[in-house]
Amino acid sequence: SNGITRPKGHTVSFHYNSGVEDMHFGKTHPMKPWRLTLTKHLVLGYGLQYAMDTYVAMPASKDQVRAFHDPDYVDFLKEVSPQTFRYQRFIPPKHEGDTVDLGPFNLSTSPGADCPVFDGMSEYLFLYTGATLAATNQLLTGQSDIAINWSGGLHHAHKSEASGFCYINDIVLAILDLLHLFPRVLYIDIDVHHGDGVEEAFQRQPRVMTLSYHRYGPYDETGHKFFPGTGDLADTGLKGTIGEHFALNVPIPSGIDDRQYKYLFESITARAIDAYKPKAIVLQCGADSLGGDRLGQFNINIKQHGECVSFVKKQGLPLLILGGGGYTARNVARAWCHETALATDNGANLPDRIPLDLVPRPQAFTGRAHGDGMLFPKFQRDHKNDCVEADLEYMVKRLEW
Ligand code: ZLM
Ligand code: CA
Ligand code: ZN
Repeated sequence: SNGITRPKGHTVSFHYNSGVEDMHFGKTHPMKPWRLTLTKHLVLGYGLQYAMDTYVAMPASKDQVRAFHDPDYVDFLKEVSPQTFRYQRFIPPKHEGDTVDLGPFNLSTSPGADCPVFDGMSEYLFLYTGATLAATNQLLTGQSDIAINWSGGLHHAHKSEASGFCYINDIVLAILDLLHLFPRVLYIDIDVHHGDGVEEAFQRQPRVMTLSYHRYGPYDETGHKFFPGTGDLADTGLKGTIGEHFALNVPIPSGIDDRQYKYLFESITARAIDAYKPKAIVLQCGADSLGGDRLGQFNINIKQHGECVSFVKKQGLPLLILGGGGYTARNVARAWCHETALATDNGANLPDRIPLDLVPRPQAFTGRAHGDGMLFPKFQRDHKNDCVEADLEYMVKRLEW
């Protein structure tokens, strides 16, 4: 057949509901749920469904979402539509120069909004959350050792506010569930943005350690910091609470390359695991840390992004793998398909040539600038590498307490 085999010694499950695919945040909005269609077709095109248990996820219930979110916010998300959305009060823009009018809960119907109210939004939100909770349940019941939901990983959402394309924080909900069984949960976030919503939710909590790798730096020419502007090296959890020292942040300048990222990721993650001894791990695999991403500023290739997943998997702990950002759709699909293969020990079984006859819109994977239908394309754009070796070394060394 296609050479795809089930992993020996562990079970992987894949949780998804294709109801998330047809959604549109707005015409030129960077978040494109269609990248999940591409991912699904690439996974199926390579035959990875034979290596894992696949489940169609049910939507989350309002009660499940209320475990973290404010009940009024949950009601609002469940009912709201572009037709019923009204600006209840005028909220002045958070950032100077922003022209969008914000409504309640940081939502908006203005075209430039990060968190627009769009058709089908409620269904979308409760479906991606349902898939994360189903994946979590597989780990809790011991039915899976690794559970995957590429439609989840929305790390910016707050208790009663949407932020940065994220409305329901499925990661926080998953970790709250895991805490019923596992005494310590490690959260690792390789999205190019800081995992602020998850860090904030557990900043007083020693039973969850959060570790985010992200682009961070001073104000740019436009007077903005790279979103969300938090996640300084000195930010290690809420001072004066028992949660202090249980958050770790690795702020990174633009243009970091594979070698530098591998050094940071492997030394710091290993040290965190060694010191914290987690009993389960949640890994947010935002693909906007890849080179050539529409919003990202790193130069990581798919192979190194995947090595982060392999490194975490090697720890042999129950593992929840989630998606997140990723704004150059064809690269998102490539990375997450490759990582599905790594989770199922089929990393070596995927030919570099993409089975174009089995994926829709094959042109999304072809064309010179896009890597000619290869799983591991050469990234065309790359960012100026502003990483100073001594600074990277300092970030690793500071953990030698
Ligand atoms: N303006 N349209 C990452 C979340 C990043 C805040 C500056 C909006 C955009 C972006 C929206 C269609 C994750 C900010 C930006 C312009 C305030 C961000 C709508 C382009 C568009 O073309 C766009 C008109 C839009 C938004 C760019 N927003 C780029 N970067 C960030 C949020 C989420 O990957 O971490 C997890 C899923 N927001 O920088 C502004 C300050 C809104
Ligand atoms: Ca991150
Ligand atoms: Zn991101």
